[in-house]
This record gives sequence, C-alpha cells and structure tokens, in this order.
Amino acid sequence: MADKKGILYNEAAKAYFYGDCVSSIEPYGGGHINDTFLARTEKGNFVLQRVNGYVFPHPDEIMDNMVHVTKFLAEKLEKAGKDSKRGTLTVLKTNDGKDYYIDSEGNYWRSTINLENTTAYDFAESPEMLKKSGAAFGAFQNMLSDYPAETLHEVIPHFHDTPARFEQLMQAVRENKAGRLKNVAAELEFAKARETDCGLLMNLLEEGKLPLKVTHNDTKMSNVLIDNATGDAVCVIDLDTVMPGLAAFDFGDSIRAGATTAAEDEADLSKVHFDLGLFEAYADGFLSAAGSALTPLELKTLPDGARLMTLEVGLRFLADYLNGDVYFRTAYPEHNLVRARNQFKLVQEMEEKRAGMDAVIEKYL
Ligand code: GN1
Ligand code: MG
Repeated sequence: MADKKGILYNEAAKAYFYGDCVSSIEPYGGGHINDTFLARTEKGNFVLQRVNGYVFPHPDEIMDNMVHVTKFLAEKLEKAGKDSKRGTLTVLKTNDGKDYYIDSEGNYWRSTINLENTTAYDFAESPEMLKKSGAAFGAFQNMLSDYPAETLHEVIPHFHDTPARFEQLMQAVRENKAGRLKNVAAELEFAKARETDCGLLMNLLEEGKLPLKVTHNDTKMSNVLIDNATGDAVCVIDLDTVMPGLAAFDFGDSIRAGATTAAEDEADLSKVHFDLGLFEAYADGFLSAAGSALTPLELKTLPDGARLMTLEVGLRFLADYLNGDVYFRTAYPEHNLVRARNQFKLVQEMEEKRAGMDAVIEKYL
C-alpha cells in the first residue's frame, strides 16, 4: 500500500521488519528533501526514509558514505567508553542483509534506529541549546578529522561552491523556465552585487591556504538530536551531505540557520534579524569542541562562512523559484522566493554586524 503521494512505505517496512509486527508508520521530521517516517514495531521504533532520487542521483553512494561514516564514529565512541547507539546513527540491515532497500518503483530506502526521548528542534529554544548544537557539530568535525576523506563519494559535487551556485542562478535566469523572472528584479540585483564575494572561501581553498576537512555540510539545529531529559546534544543526524569541505561551511550553515530571530521561511522581514548574541553562543560551543584543530585563517574566515552559506542558500532558493520549485519542497507558489528574501535579509545584517562577529572570533585567535 502507498500513501496519498504514492510513497511505498509499507513495502519498504516489509523489507526491514518482516515478522516484527509493525503497529504504525507515520510521517516524521521536517526535512525539505527526503521523505521520512517513524515505524513503531515490536522490536522498537525505527526511522524509515525514502531518499530523494532527484537530489541524490546516486543513492547507493550516499548509503555507502553513511554506512562507513557511522561505523567509524561508532568505533570512536565505543573506544571513548560512550554509547555508540546514541552517539551516532545506526544503519539497519534489510531482512536479506542489505544496507538499503530498493522499492518496486526504484526508490531507495534506508532505516536507522530511532533515538528515543530526543527531539529535533527547528529552532534553538535558548542560546544554551544553540551552543550545545555547536559543540555537537564541532565534536563531529573533530571525530572525523582522521577519516580517510578520499574514500568518501562527493554525493553532490560543488555543494558549497558558492561561485558555482551563483552560476546556477544565472543559468536559471537565462532559462526562466517558470516564467517568474519578472518577479525577482530586486533579489537579482542583491545577488549580483555580491558576485565577487562568492569566491572568498573557494579561492583560499584553491590557493592551498585553507585545509579540506570532512564536514557535515547541513548543520542546522534540526540536524542535532537533543535529549529530552538532560537538554544535551546527543547525536548529529542527516549524514547525506557528509563530504570533504571547509570548517567555515559547517560553522557558517549553523549560523545561517541558528543565529536568526525567525524561521527560514518567515515572510515578514521585519521579524528577521541576525542575532550577534546567538552567534556568540554557537561560536562558543563549536570552538570549544573544534577550536584547537582550526588554523588562525580558518578561525578568521568563520564569519565569511556565515555570510556566504546564507547568501548561497538564498541563491539556491531563488534559482529553484525560477526553475519552478523542482528541488526544495514547497508549500505554496512563492515559498522559495520568500525563503530567498529571508536569507538575503540575514546576509545584509551580517554585513552590517561584521565587526561584531570578528570581535567574537578574535577571542579564540
Ligand atoms: C536542505 O534536507 P534538508 O531540509 O535538511 C538542503 C540544505 C539546505 C536546507 C535549507 C541536500 O536540507 O543544503 O541548507 O535544505 N539539503 C540538500 O533548509 O540540498
Ligand atoms: Mg539535509
């Protein structure tokens, strides 16, 4: 049986939980890309996820990355005397021993142990919570510092290559597939005024001045599970985009998503502000966990990471709006445009408050 969008979750559940009476399967979480369900079974609760084949044309490669990275993390956690079943995701095998299931329509599914008594917050409920997410992402980067990066598949090439994202926007403008170009004059002007800045980090990487690390690349608050009882960050999730990258990508994407006073798709821009106090809280958590591993230049470029990751996702939302909403899941026609405007508002405030960001990072230099 499939749900009303034709998602074959019952078929997938059978591939995993054959015989373990499944009492319910319900939609779970709030990602923009994959379709996620919670399956309650006699043997416990499991996350069941259908991988988006448009976004990830080689789902076998993301599964390969995920299986190896989680194993590596589990071994590290065990060695440190920690509970690996809670400190990292655990990929379940199908009934016939595979790491994923391909349904009768060719979609890839995976399943992981659900971490009970934890919550994924869209938004940090306090600076303390944001700081804890920073510590979790900092520790994640640190734990993977000796992971053999060359063995990872680059599942989305040029994922945080901001100049390439700028070029994708220009292509969307040229093609004007959805006939929406007339609605975005001001946003395009904003983007074009920052074209040169897009290359800030990538240029330093090419010049060999910034080291390539294994990074998470999608470090928003909702990708850290928080323990309901203690309020501690338990586990970093959503490992789809774990790839070689820059420290500033992970730091920056968290600031983009976390140091803001409103949701990513808040349409009332008077509510959308970049908050320096939240920036400081996150920096404190992230740098306490990863700081000693960062070079002075890596530290200095963290504010650029914040600004560029925010600009970049704004460019992506705008391009997707022009392309007719083919990438990000949308709830209404202007959704991607609203998101782009929201992100550009943050970029503008980050530019205004740059000296404040530098002063925070200065303390760690
Ligand atoms: C997507 O899948 P989700 O919702 O965690 C996107 C991120 C964006 C984010 C914006 C693979 O993340 O890059 O920052 O939306 N992931 C992918 O909310 O493109
Ligand atoms: Mg994601």
